[in-house]
Amino acid sequence: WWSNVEMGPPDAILGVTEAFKRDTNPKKINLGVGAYRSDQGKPFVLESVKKAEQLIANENLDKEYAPIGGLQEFCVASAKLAFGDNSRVIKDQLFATVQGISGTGSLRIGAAFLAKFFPGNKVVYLPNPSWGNHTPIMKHAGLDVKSYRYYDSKTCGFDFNGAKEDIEKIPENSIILFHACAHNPTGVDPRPEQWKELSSIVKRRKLLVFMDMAYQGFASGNIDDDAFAVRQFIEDKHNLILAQSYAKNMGLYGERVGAFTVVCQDKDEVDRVMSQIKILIRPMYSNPPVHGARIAAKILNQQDLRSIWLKEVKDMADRIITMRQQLADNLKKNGSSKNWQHITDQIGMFCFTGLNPQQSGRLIKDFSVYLTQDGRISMAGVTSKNNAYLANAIHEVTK
Ligand code: PLP
Ligand code: TYF
Repeated sequence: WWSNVEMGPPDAILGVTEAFKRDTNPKKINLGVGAYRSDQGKPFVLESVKKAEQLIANENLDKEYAPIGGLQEFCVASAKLAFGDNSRVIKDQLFATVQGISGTGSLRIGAAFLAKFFPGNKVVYLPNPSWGNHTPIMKHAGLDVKSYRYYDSKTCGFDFNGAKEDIEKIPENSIILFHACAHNPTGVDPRPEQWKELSSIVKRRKLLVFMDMAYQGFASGNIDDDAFAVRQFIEDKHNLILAQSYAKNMGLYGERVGAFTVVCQDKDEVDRVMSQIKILIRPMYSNPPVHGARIAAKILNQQDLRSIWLKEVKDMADRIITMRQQLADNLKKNGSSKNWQHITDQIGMFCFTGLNPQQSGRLIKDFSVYLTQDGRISMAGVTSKNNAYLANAIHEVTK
């Protein structure tokens, strides 16, 4: 049956981990996939998560199916986390929120919803560059994908003018996707005043906004500050759609906890939209897994756990910021005369180093430092111990 099936390429990001595993160099470092590591380089399970799991275990809950839209208490808490307790979206109950299979699954539900119901152009404009999975997710659902300028390789920063020019030209009634914070892969976000301007251009162009929030808390260490863009767009009366992930900010990667929300104009619209999202989910996976969502709901809804969690998010973000500073310092100590300011200017989990594919290839081959071809390194995999080795390797390949 399958003799015609050709070998496919490995995932550009997850494939890096496979290559890393095969490497026998004891000094090897995996900076490919964006997954947080402790300063000892170990996967990190949050204390708030362990405590929540204990509480859940003690409750002796059953393993019945969740509703199609997932756990209600999780969905409400997730919407509140994004929009803020005092948002009109929360007060007037204007959110149609379902639990999704982490960020990816939530984006995929969104894409399916747009493909079936969006009345405008079924084209999603992505920032250039964007997370590698965005294009296949949208195309898989039958949407077209185009892009707008985002990253300026000359400054290793945000190309505000380029973005504005391109967004001005997007045909009315199209879809535009933004990374709500901690842009992947560049680590470059618009500043608050720039978000305000983007919001007003997008409004003028009558675009539907799709916000992808996979790193709430990871950019600044503060979940409210990182929700700035989402809340600004809401204030500017965009009825946006939103995908959330708890992979990074709760370290629940493999539990696959996320949410998809459509902000609606009234309660009747919420009910109609909700009914159709459920119809889309049913043939895809019927209903989502419960364990991860129970953990997230416990943390979000129980004040003592929430406080512990907020501190842990800040600690993770702070450790990454410290690693950025150390890396920039170490490069200087090694005698690099290049400008590395973008290492500390960029935010969130990733640093877009500016290394070209050849230099990235040398990092892997000569130093066993694993990263993606585009020169992105996951700062979350850098530790006090491997920082100097990494700086030396980067210096050697950029001399
Ligand atoms: N969106 C962006 C921008 C991401 O970087 C990621 C990866 O973490 C996701 C969505 C979805 O990840 P997950 O499906 O693991 O929640
Ligand atoms: O960009 C990353 O590293 C994360 C994790 O297919 C990820 O977003 C990478 C690739 C992928 C799924 C998740």
